[in-house]
Order: sequence, then structure tokens, then C-alpha cells
Amino acid sequence: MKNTIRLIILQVLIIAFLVATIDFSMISVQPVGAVTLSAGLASAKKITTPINIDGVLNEKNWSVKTAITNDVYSASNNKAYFGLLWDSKNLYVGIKVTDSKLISDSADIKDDDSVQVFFDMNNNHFIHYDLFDSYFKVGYGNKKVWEKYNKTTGVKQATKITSTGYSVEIAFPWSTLLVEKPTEGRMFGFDVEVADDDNGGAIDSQLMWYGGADNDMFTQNFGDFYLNDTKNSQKPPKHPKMSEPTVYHFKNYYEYVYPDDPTRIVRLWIPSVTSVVKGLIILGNGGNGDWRYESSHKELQIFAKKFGYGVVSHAGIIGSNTYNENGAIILNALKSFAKLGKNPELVNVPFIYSGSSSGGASSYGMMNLVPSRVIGITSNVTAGFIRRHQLMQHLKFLQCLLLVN
Ligand SMILES: [Ca+2]
Ligand SMILES: [Ca+2]
Ligand SMILES: [Ca+2]
Ligand SMILES: [Ca+2]
Repeated sequence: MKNTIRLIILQVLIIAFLVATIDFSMISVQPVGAVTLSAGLASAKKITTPINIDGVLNEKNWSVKTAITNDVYSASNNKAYFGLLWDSKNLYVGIKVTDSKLISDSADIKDDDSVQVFFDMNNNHFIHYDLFDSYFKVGYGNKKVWEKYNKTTGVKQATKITSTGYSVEIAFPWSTLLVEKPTEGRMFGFDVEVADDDNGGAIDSQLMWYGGADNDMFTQNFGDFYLNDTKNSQKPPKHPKMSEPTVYHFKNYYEYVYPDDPTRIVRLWIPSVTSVVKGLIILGNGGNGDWRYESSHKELQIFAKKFGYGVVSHAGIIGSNTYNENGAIILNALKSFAKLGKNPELVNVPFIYSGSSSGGASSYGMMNLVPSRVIGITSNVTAGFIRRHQLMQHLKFLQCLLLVN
């Protein structure tokens, strides 16, 4: 019996010792209303009175207290905090920066005192930026908003010098972030970064809220935020299970990720889901690069729309393998888009394929893979495909117009 009591006392002492040695300051949690959030999760309070985007964070709803503390470049001597608000029109991001010297002298906003805001609005924390992801830069003293893919429609921002540094106020329209129905409880991928320049030229350091220095390339390390109520009192929803979707559709865009290799992605823009797509202009990527945003060029879209055509652009399609392997990825992408039911004709539409280098080789490969569907190519083939693989299938189809430069 005595031994049992001794054992219990010993266990109590060990537990007391362990508790006493835990450094609670190292556990990063964020109190929000009556709820405490875990690290990497933020809450956006709902508001009913508008925010004046003037850089002054004095509206009563602002609570700009979530610390941005992770050095991801070199040790920063800045301190920074952010807060989030939302209404039916916009998501609002407020940022306070303590900075002893404010600089705005460089061509790249990020080489000056500036903030970067990252969004993953389909919250899949996918390796690559997809259709629903964006990366914004807002510089101290710089009137322009920069976004990785020029998705800046309606974004309003203002910065203001304060007694200790500067503050930033940004309104992001939900429509620009491709969120159709912002509702309480929805969760999105998100991160925020503060760059510091104290001596001109390139930046000296940068602080990140949750992810890493590679947030500009990859979204998987972002944190998250969710839409809370007007009292900011709702608990966070359960985080949705991470899975990599393979097919998306949003308004005029489709996107397909090849499940066996997510670096190969096919994007399709169409004039309207309510009309039948008559054909596709396909833009082959150069090298194995990411050319998905080529289908967003307004001039090309205007041209394609005249003929009822869509525009395809892709990433990671290696031209010399198009006949043997990669062409099937593009055809499977179109089949997957057709299955969604809005444009079933995509399984049969003809193509005009265009591209240089690897893209040119893709044109030639596709012309031979599905000669009955390729009605023309404009091709600068320098990727070696034709020399290694003389294919004549396309010659059986006289409708094909070959324009070689
Ligand atoms: Ca304000
Ligand atoms: Ca600079
Ligand atoms: Ca995403
Ligand atoms: Ca500075």
C-alpha cells in the first residue's frame, strides 16, 4: 500500500515538473471572440457597416492582432499583425507594420516595404496555383496592386504612415477571388507576408504568418481562415479533408489536373457555357512550363469568341511525348470537362493547335494522334519531334492546314 502511495506521489511530481517546464509562450494560438484558434487558422468577422479603404484601421470592427512572426528570408526587425473582416461584397485584410525606415524605390513591390497576401479559395492546398488561387503584392506608398496573374479587378488598397511604421487596408471582391457564395463557416487557404527594406535596393528580410518562402510558387503550406459571424463567436468548422481534385469548372473556365503527375494541367476557356463550343484553339506550352494563363488573353478570347471557339492552354506537356503520352492527357481532360455536363460536345470538337518549340512539337504530335480532329496547326517545331518520329497519319486528312514558320 505504502509503495502504491509513493508511486502516485512520484507520478504527480513528474507531471507537475513536466507542466512547469512547458513554455506556453511557444504555443501559438489566436483568441477570437470566445473561441481560441489553433496556429495557422484565422477568423474573419462579419460586418454590416462598410470599411473605408483609406489605410487607417480605425473602424470599430477592426481587430488587427494576429502576429506575423516567421522569418522566412533573414531575421526581420519589423513587427507585423493582421486582421480579417468580410461582408457580402468583399473580404477585407488589415495589416499593421512596425518599421523604423520606410522605403519605396524598387521596380518589384516586394523589394520594398510591402505586404503579400496569398489565397487558396478552393482550399485544396494543392502543389501548384490553380484557377482559384492568387498572390497579391501591395507596397507602402505604391498605388498599384500586383497579382501573379493580373487578377486585380475591383481590388482596392490604401497604405498609411503611422507613428511606428505603416498600415495597410485592402478590399478583395469575392467575385475576383472566384467565391460565388461567401457564407458563415466557409474556410479558405490564406497567408500573409511582410517584406522589409531599410536601405534601398532589394529587400532585407520578410516575415510570413504561416507558410514558407515558396508560397509564391506552391499553395500547400498556406494557413487557413474561415468566415465567422458578426460577433466572431462561431467555432471553426472542421477542416475539409485534403484531396487533390482533378477537374474544376468555374464560369468560363475548366481545369484538369493529371492525377498521376499534378504538374501536368490543362485549362480551357470557353465563350459561354450556354452556347455550344464549335472548336478549340490549343496553345502548346514551351519547354515543360506553365502556360495556363495564356488562355486568359483578352484579344485571343475576342478572336475565338467570333467563331464560337474555346481556348486551351496547359502546363507540363512535353512536346516530344505528345503523340505517345501527353496528347492522351489533353484528350482525357476534354472528356472530363464534357462529363460535367455543361459542354458535352467537348469530346468531339476540332482543334487548331499552335505553339513554338515544345508547343510546336505538341502540334505535330497531336496532328498525328487525332488527325481527324486537328484542322490546322501553326507550328515552330524545334524540339526534335519530327526528326525522330516521321509520322504521316495526318496526310490522310486533307482538311489540315499546316502553317510552319
Ligand atoms: Ca479605414
Ligand atoms: Ca527597395
Ligand atoms: Ca487551390
Ligand atoms: Ca523598412
